[in-house]
Order: sequence, then structure tokens, then C-alpha cells
Amino acid sequence: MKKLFFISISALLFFGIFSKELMAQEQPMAQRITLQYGSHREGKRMDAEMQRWREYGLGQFIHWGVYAIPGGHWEGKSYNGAAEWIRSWSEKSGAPAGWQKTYDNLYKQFNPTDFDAKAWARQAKDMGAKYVIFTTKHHDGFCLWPSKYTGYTIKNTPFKKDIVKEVVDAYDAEGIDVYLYFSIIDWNHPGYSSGIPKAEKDSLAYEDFKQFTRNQLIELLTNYPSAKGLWFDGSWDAAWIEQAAWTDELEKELRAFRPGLIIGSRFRADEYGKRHFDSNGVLMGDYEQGWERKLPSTIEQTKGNDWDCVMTIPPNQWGYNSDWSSSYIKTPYDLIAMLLQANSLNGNFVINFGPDGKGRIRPEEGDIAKQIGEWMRVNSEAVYGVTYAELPKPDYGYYTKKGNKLYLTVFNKPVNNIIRVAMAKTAEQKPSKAYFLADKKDLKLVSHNIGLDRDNNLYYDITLPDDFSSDMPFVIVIDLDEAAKKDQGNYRDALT
Ligand code: FHN
Repeated sequence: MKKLFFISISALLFFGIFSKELMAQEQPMAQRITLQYGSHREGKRMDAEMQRWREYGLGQFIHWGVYAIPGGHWEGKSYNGAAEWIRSWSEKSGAPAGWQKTYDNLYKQFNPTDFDAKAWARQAKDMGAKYVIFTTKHHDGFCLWPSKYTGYTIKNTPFKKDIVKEVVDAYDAEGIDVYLYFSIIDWNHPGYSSGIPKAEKDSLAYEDFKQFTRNQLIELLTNYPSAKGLWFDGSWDAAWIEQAAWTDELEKELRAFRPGLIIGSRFRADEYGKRHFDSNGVLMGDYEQGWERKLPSTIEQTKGNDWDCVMTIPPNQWGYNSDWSSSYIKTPYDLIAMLLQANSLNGNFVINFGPDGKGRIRPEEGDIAKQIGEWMRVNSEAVYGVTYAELPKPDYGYYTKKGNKLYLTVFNKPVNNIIRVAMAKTAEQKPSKAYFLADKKDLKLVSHNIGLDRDNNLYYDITLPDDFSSDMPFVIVIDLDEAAKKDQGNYRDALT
């Protein structure tokens, strides 16, 4: 492996592809190096399962586990990090004495008597989520299903019941697709290591851990056959990155085991340690999973790939944190703006929820879900199954498109009440009608050539009613019509 690594590094240096700019780009075929464990696909997956994924628009993430008991605080002390990471709190950074031992025994009190998977699923459905990503196992290694490969599971808590099964069944019943989140980090497994094992006994232990990981993944796919995909996390560990050959095999095995399975770009690295995109800049996995708590602002940044953005409601807390008092909490308005930004650039947007130790979704999150749901009930046509509209982003908000309908979700209402849509004179489709999505009321639509020098656009002015006001974003539907092309003759370019 080392020798291969050395030769490969030389090859990379020879081709000059260690330059940052070049690495960010997909390499032209002629300049690509041969990779054994890089991406195995050119272009997007076009099968029905992936097409369904592409149309979700909005999803829900749930981070839940033993960490919900402390909720970021213990014995009057507060952990200064993401609540789901609290097990890694050290005494040096203020943890109560014996913290990790305390944490490792917390599962004995995990008894979420208020957990009601059906209520969660109904709430997600009301919010408009089309898929859920559920943490079967986070970095602490605690399994919310009764894995037969470890004792650190729900089975050995006072609660006992298989939580993953309850979630899968409840969400399936609501028609919400389930994706199983799985962290390859496991602080509970004796063979787990973040760094590359050096001593022989550690390497052997890591081999055990690899087998354990593989077994758990097959177990999850076996136990929950309706799950549509695996959502991986934690694959940044040096030890895992070094396993390019093995992880590549494992991915093939998982895909063969469950045809149609969806796996993002956060599972494995290629033989040069490149993650998400291989050393030729080609996406590894079915969609890009690198947009965590961030969004692209241009279509170029998405490199034409499928992608999802996962987003927390507070700044960076995925698991339950009992104290939100000093954090900015994103409003439904903020989240809807992010949702539309994602959808307008071909991405899905996934909002995270962190239930408490009793299994309750906190009231603030419930409220946010409810308000987003109210908005979605009126406007979801601009969210589900839409694509990038191939138009520059308008200052008013975001465009999305489906068939011959262009949706403009307006966040900035112009002071003169006239929304001016610019379209290239050469565009094949032209606006023929505009109306509010909410009540289908027609809006006045007038086209102009406003006579700017060397301007390649035509302008379509949509007038909002004088008495119209809205404290939430609203959607204007613009019907696009081939026949309207004939109108082009009515406009003249400006003379110079
Ligand atoms: O470390 C985790 C974090 O706790 C959380 O699970 C997020 C969700 O995408 N993933 C990791 C950080 O990238």
C-alpha cells in the first residue's frame, strides 16, 4: 500500500494535479490518472430510485441517542460543543470527574417513555418532508436497534424496544422515505481507532472493527428492507481513509445486497485519500454529501451533481441541547429561504431535529415544523420535483422550474410592486401567464424591450395588486409557452 501511495503521489505531482484549483475540477478524460478505488460512475445515476431522491425537495434529519439525556450539560457544567459529541468532553475542558465512564453507563437509564414514532412521522409529514435521515448509531457507538454484534444497544436499556424499527414503520406508513444514518466512528468498540493503527495488535483489533462495521451494515439492510439508503458519517478518520480497497469492496457488497440503494459521497476515500471527489475530481457516491450547514450560491459550485444540504436549527447542535437561550435559532423564514436556495440549485434541503431524552421533540422545533408545514401546504409545488431554472438568480428571491412552469418564490417584494423577469431574447420558452400559487389569481403580465444597449434580454413585468402584502415568502407561477416566441417580432433592439 505504501509503495503504491509513493508511486501515486509522484504521478500526481508529475501531472501537476495537486494544485488546489485543478483538484476542485473534474479532470478532462485525457488528463485522468488510473484509479482502482475512485468513482465507478460517470455522470448522474438516472434510475427510478435516484429520480425519486431528486424530487424530495425537503427532508428531515433526526439525531437521537443516549446524548439526549445530558442534553449538553451535566452536574451544572456545560459542554462547549455539539451536544451529540458530549461523550468526548474531557476533564481538562471542564467535564465532571469520570465523565466518560458516566456517559458509557447512561444507556442504563435510557427510557424514552414519551417516544411516539407515529407522532414524529405525522409531524414530519405535516412539515412537508419527503424523506427522513435517522441516526441508527452516532459516534458514541450506541445502537438504536438491537444489534447482535454489540451489547451497547437499545435492547439493554430499560426501554428495550427497537427504535429504528418503530421509526421505519411509522415513516413508511406516512409515505416518507427512510435513510439510515450510520457513523463509522465508534467510540465504544475496542478495535476502533481514528488514527492509523501502528502496533500489530492495534491493526488486528482494527480488522475486528472493520468486520463489525460490515456486519452491522448488512444487519441494518436486512432488518429494515424498506430503507432507501445509508447516510454515512465520520469517514474523515485517517484509519478509515487508508482502507480504500476494503471500503470500495464493502460499498459494492452493500449495493449488490440491496439494488437501488442510495449512498452519498461520505462513505469512502480513493487510494490517494481523496474523499467526496476522487483524485480525478469525479464524485464518489450517488450525490454530494459535503454541503453540511452550508449552501452553494451558484450552480457552478454544485458541479452538476446531485446534492443535499443538512441544516441545524441552532448554529451547530444536532443532538438535543437543553439550553438554546444563548443561540440564534433559525426562523421558519430563514429555513424556507435556505430550502428555496437549495431547490433552485438542484439540491434537497434537510432540517435537523434533536428529540430529548424522553423522546419528545422540543416545542420550539415543533413550532418551526408547523410553520414550515403551513407554508408548504400552499407553496410546495415550487419545492417538490423542481430543478434549476437556467436563469440568473433574481434579486426578488429564487426561481425553480418544473415542465413549462417557472416558479418565483419572492422574499424581496419590490417597492413599486412590479416584478421584472428578465429572459434572453433567444430563450425557447417565454412567459405567457403569471399568477399567485396561493390563490391562482392572475397577475398582470406585460412584456417590454426596455431598449438597453446591447441587451440580450426581454423583460416581463408582473404587477402585484396594490393592496397585496405578505409577511412570508410567496410564489408567483409563470407559465412558459413556446407559442409566445412569436411575440419576439414585436420587440426591437436598441440602435447604437
Ligand atoms: O460529527 C457529526 C455531527 O455530530 C453530526 O452528526 C453531523 C451531521 O451531518 N455530521 C458530523 C459532522 O460532520
